[in-house]
Amino acid sequence: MSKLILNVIHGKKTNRIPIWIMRQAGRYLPQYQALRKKYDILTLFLTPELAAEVTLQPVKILDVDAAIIFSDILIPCLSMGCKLKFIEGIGPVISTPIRSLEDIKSLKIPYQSEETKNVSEAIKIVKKKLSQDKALIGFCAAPFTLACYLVEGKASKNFLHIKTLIYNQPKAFHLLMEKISQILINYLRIQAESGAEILQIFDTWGGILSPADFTKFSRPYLEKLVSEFKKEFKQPLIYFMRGNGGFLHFLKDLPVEVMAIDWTINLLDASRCVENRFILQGNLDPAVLFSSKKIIKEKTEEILLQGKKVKGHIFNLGHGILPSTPMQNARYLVDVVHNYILK
Ligand code: 1CP
Repeated sequence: MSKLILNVIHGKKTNRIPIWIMRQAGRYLPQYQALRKKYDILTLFLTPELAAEVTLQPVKILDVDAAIIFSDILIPCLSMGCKLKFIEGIGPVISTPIRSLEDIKSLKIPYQSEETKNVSEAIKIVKKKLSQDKALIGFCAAPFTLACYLVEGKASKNFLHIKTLIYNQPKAFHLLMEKISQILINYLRIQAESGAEILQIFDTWGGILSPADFTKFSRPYLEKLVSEFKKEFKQPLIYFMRGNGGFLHFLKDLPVEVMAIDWTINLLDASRCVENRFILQGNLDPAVLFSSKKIIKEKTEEILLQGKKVKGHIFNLGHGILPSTPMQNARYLVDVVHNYILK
């Protein structure tokens, strides 16, 4: 049986548009909350059977067209030897942030670690259980986004530590990016080898740099990650940068198949900016899922209509689904997309 998402990516004609939802496995699902009462988050990420179960929850509950492996972009930090905790109400925290040349030199880059091995085991379990028409998505952070967490230690407002590292110790910063790129290449490799059929690169913090700094300090490593992956694997890549509207024309040469966009630019303008080179993924504002069915339908169909005029379209939100989203609204969104007939 063929997979709708892969058909769209490969330019085949389909009778409807596929949908999956960024951060679909997680906090807004009661079934997930029930598991979280029993296990802490790292146990869920790192126990293959549990991670597989959480991965499959939104596929069963929402009937989305793809599963995304339940893990976190920060798992490779554990392979590098960092102390990572997930703290309720704060998010991921690295208790000893990486800020000096010595810290950077001490980072390990194993091909595989106990932690990433668990992710690959979870992928293998999901692959056995996932229905034939749904695709399995693996993922990693973009090198710069991972660098932000390693250097800042947690989510940041002004990103002063990483920016001062760039400006004051550029050699140390480049060494850090080299090492991160290598660990991420290894991480994508093991996911692809274990059965992930599409890989998404999350560049949540890619847009905090000026375009000139992005070009100099971030894009070379992103390109390296993509091109190294492409040398070995045929699986398509999706690139997501939060707030990428103003960056799209700098991204149009990136050799990925799918460009994810957020809601700050519409699909038609995005397509023009990238000269229609990519399948587009996106871009409903996650906040719309807190409105009425009428508004959800209207806003979703506006996007679907634009999607008909671009090279290809995978429906998604413009960023992750918010934790307090009513589940029935997420389910309704999937129904609206599934019922929209392409002519
Ligand atoms: O309390 C809980 O249950 C933990 C919440 C949680 C979850 C469900 C975290 C902590 N991570 C995850 C899973 C996760 N993270 C997935 C699972 C698969 C899916 O999409 O369903 C994915 C893809 C991620 C990716 C991720 N983690 C990103 C990139 C996507 C994005 O939203 O921009 C980022 C930035 C993270 C870091 C992270 N992990 C967790 C939190 C709360 C955060 C954000 C912290 C911050 O604000 O910087």
